[in-house]
Amino acid sequence: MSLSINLVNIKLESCLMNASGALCTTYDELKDLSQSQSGVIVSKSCSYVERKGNPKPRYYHSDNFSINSMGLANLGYNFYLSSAKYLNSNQKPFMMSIATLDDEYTFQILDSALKSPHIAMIEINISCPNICNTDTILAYHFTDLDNYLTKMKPYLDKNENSKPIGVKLPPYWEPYQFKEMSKLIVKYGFNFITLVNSVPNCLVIDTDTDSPVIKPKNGIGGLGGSYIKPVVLSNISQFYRLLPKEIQIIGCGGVETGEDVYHHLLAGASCVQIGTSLMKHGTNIFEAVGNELKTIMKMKGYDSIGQIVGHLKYNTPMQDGY
Ligand code: RRO
Repeated sequence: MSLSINLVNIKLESCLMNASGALCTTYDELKDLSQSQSGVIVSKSCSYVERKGNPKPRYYHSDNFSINSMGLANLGYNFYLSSAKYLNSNQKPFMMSIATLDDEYTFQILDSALKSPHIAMIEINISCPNICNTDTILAYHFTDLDNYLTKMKPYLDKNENSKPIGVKLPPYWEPYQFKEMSKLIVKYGFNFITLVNSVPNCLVIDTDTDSPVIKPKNGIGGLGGSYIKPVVLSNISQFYRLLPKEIQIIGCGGVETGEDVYHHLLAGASCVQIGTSLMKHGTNIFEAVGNELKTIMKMKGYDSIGQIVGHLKYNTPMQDGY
């Protein structure tokens, strides 16, 4: 029995990986991931130059959730290109997550990532919720996003080595959002989508101090952890039914156990990212969750991850496509 899966044209030893942002900013963190039982090393979303991010405290977790407003704190894209080079010797694919801040700079990062032999795949983050001087999230504004992707298209077309390129999406809520976004994913030829980024603009209050648990933006930040799992499963299921099957889904949100992964796979994810639980338990989480998943697979009679993907038994037959 195996946890391996192909993500587009790349074979992963495990369908589990870290979520961008969770323990993947510094070289030591990335090295730790490279030595763990995860199938991919995913970098922190990177900007052209290093960013210090928002004031601390900017991350908090408790039993069932995390909230963050890191503000895209990262070491700049060149750092992640070099890290990929140094970590490549152990052969684990490196996924560069690219932030979408300033058009021209973003396109230059994309260009470099496509040219680097050490970057196996690219996740374009169009859903960062915590940038202080903006009050929109690109992925919620379909006309703006369409215009943005039109400008990005010439760079996407330069993908000579056919590296898998995907977009990381925020949670959607209304049926028209799933339909409009699906059309854009097909139009621009993305190979995978990551569902979902943290649920934006949440507030958590500490009773002892009568204050928000994080400092930036009056305590407003992105929510992760098991509280958001039903939202994530719904997003996976809806996109899975709307998109052509060759566009793969990476689930992200609320994964603490092998059973959580199993639910993501049933809903239609081919791979699953772990964020909050990785922050809580460190990189041993991949082995623990992987073993739990294998136990469920054995019980249910599955040999491979691919046999589970999208096999949720709906109560009423539903039509695929938008
Ligand atoms: O750095 C962040 O504040 C951050 C980012 Br870029 C993101 O995509 N998602 C998130 O929850 N935090």
